[in-house]
Amino acid sequence: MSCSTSPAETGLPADIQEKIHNHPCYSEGAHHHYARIHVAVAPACNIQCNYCNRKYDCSNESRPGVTSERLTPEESAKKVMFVGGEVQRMSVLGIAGPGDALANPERTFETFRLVREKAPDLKLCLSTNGLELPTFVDEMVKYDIDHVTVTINTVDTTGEIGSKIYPWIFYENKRIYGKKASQILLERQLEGMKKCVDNGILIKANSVLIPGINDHHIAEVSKRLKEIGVFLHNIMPIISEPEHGTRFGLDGIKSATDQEQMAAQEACGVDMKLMQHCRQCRADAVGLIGEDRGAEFTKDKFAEMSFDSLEDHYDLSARQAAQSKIEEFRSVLDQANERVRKEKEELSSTGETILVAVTTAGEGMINQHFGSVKEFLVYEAGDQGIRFIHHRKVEQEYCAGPDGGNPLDPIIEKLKDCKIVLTAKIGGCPQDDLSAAGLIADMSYAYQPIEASVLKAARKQFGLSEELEVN
Ligand code: CLF
Ligand code: SF4
Repeated sequence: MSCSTSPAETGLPADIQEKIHNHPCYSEGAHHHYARIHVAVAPACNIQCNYCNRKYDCSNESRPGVTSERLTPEESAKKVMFVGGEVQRMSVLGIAGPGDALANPERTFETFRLVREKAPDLKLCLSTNGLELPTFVDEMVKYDIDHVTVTINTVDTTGEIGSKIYPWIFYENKRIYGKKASQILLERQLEGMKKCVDNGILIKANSVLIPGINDHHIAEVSKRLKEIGVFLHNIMPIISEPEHGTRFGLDGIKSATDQEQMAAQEACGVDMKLMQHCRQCRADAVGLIGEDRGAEFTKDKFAEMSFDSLEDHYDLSARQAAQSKIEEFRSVLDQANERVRKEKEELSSTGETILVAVTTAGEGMINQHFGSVKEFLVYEAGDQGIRFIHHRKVEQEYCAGPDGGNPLDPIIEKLKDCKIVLTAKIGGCPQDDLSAAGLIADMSYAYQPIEASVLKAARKQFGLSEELEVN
């Protein structure tokens, strides 16, 4: 299969590769090429997390402080069909809030039912805190929902850690507080995940990394998830500001830094497969992961259209043809990047590695100008291979910087531990300023495949020939 997959993905059984190959969250290779749509159909929630302000979207999958346009199940299905016709690379429908998908079972499953019937090529995906997961696994099987995300922040059975994260849960018509609440939540999460695994549903677990609360405990969470058979673990740095109005924000708990996230990934990644390309999407996100085209697809565009005309607009066979082309392109890209991706211990023959930042607008290519970048992909590279680490967002792109102050300073601060920035184009002034800060901006790989270029640039930096010798 041509999947631009990581080494860990290529060794998977064929049925699992089939499930993940065009899912942008479950396959790192797929996220350069395939898009997802979220519909904000599930407003209620059945627990309280201290990093969440319920005026906004569920922080278990979203950046805090964003609010989505809520839809009915029928409007949601119409939106999916409309967007599916416009964005043929859209391969997944996810329900991720704005509350909890399974605290709103009628709305969630009615949406899935309609979409399964009218857009049969889409993968169906949902995200939940897990409290009601055991109740609905059979329903998920019925609608062929085979990707489920469960947010699990602790596996501490005493409830001690959990009670600092969850003040209460609402379960069996009662509000339950304190350690008991966390213990019930954990039991339900573990039971639900096991049931999913037994039914062939691929589980991704999200853990919100909260320094001072569960950072020392994340490796234990990862270990337990692996024992249960969870497919992928996503460690999401908490984003916490007083203005978000969350308990943690008001209590002065700070956002986790890129370096804290990297340290947690290092501690967990020994055995467990980690997701490192998550962008903490909105509950109504549309497009490639990292881009958000939600604002283009407002209700007025599709709500009055009939399902018949939407079926024509969706055009299943045109979508299939477009996705075949994507697979052809991925196959060419795979050949270019062949032998480049490695596990951490195989990156370098000397032990020396560097971090390389990349600007991309998608397609797995270095195809974005430095001035318009709002996030950088960061790779670790040695002389033998490369691996993806994570993305880093900047508040403002260089070209939209404020008059007066230097908009480059926050970007330099973000990239301070990187050595090279690979970009499609950069002006002389920012290039000089980056250089003064010890960062080499290199345009020589513009419009080339990212991964092969990262290795070439790193080898050049190590004073070696760009091409890796074939053994
Ligand atoms: Fe959406 Fe989540 Fe499904 Fe993906 S998002 S419900 S698994 S289709 Fe993906 Fe977005 Fe990260 Fe979620 S990048 S927040 S992991
Ligand atoms: Fe907020 Fe999501 Fe937690 Fe519910 S599960 S309180 S919506 S973060």
